[in-house]
Amino acid sequence: MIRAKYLFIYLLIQFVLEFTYAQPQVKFFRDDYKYLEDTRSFYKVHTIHRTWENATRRCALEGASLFYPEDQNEADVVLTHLKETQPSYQWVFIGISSKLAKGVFKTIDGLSIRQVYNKWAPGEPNDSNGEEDCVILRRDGTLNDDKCSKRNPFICKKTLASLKWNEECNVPYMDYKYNEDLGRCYKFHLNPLNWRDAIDACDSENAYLAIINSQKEADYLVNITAEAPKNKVKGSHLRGAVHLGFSYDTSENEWRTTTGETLDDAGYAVWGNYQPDGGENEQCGSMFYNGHLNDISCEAQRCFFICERENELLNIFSERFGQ
Ligand SMILES: *[C@@H]1O[C@H](CO)[C@@H](O)[C@H](O)[C@H]1NC(C)=O
Ligand SMILES: *[C@@H]1O[C@H](CO)[C@@H](O)[C@H](O)[C@H]1NC(C)=O
Ligand SMILES: *[C@@H]1O[C@H](CO)[C@@H](O)[C@H](O)[C@H]1NC(C)=O
Ligand SMILES: [Ca+2]
Ligand SMILES: [Ca+2]
Ligand SMILES: [Ca+2]
Repeated sequence: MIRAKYLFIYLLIQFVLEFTYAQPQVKFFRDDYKYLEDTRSFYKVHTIHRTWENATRRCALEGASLFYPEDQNEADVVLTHLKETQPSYQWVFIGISSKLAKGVFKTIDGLSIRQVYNKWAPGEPNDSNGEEDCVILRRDGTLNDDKCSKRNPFICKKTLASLKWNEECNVPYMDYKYNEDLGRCYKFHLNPLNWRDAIDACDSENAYLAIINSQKEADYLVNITAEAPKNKVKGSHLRGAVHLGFSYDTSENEWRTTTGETLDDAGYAVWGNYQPDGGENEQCGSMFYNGHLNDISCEAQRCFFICERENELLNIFSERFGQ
C-alpha cells in the first residue's frame, strides 16, 4: 500500500516534469517567416533588395539576423526553400563580410568563415577592384565576394532556441507593453531615428508608428514617454518630441495619419502652441512630451518614437496553431 502511494507520487512528479519540460513549444515567430524543422529555425526571404548594411539592419530590426549557412545541411535546406519561393533569384547576400579587415571573412556574430559553410566558387574570393567585401550565396550553393553597396535580396534567420514570446501582446518582442483600457500594445523606442526610419522600424516589428485616437491614448503616450529612461541615451538627437504616425499630405493640403485619416477623424488633433510651424521643412508628425502635436522634419531630426500594435488575438492564435 505504502509502495503504491510512493509510486503514485513518483509518477505524479514525473508527469509534472514531463509536462513542464517537454511541452511542445509553439513554432511560430511571425507570419512572414517560415519554420524549417531541419534546422529548427525561421527564415524570411526579403524581396526588397537592399545594400548589405541595410539588409543587416533590417534583420536586426525584425529581431532576427542576416542569414548565413552554418553548414552544408543548412545551405541545402535554405536554398531549397529559396528556390521554391523565389525561383528567379540567382543569389542572396549572407551575413559574412570582410568589412573589418580585408581578406578576413567573418560572420556577423564574429565567427571565422572557416568555422561555418565556406564553399567558395572557383577563383573566389577575388576582391575585384579591391571593392568586394560582402558575401553572396549563389543558388548553386557557392559563395562569392561582391560589392556591399549593391542591392541584393537577402534572408533573415531566427532560431527557435532564441525565440521568446510576449503573451500579453502576442508578439515575439518582449518590450511591447499591453494597455488594457486601450486594448493595444506599445513600445517606446529609445534609439533615436528620423521619422522615415522610425516608420520602417515599427513596420519591422509588424507594428506601426503610434497614432493617437483619443485623449486617453494621448495621456497614456505622455505617461510612457515620461517613464522611459530617456536621459540614459547619449549622443545628439532632438529632445522634447517623439515621432508619431502622421504627416502632411501635399495633394490634399491636410495632415493625415499613416492610415489615411484626417487628425479629427482619427480622434485627436491638439496641436502645440504655434504648431504646425515648419512649413515645407516639417512635413512629418510628432508629439511634444506633453502630448501636444508638432510638425517635424521627415529626415533631418532623429528622436525617440513609439510603435503601436493591435492585439489581433484571434489571428495570431490561428497563425500560431495553424487553424
Ligand atoms: C539604407 O538605409 C538608410 C537608412 O535607413 C537609408 O537612408 C538608405 O536610403 C538605404 N539605402 C539603400 C540603398 O537602401
Ligand atoms: C571576380 O569576381 C567577380 C564576381 O564577384 C567576377 O565578376 C569577376 O569576373 C572576377 N574577376 C576575376 C579577375 O576573376
Ligand atoms: C497617467 O499617469 C497618471 C499618474 O501616474 C495616472 O493617474 C493616469 O491614470 C495615467 N493615464 C493613463 C491614460 O495611463
Ligand atoms: Ca568576387
Ligand atoms: Ca492608436
Ligand atoms: Ca514644429
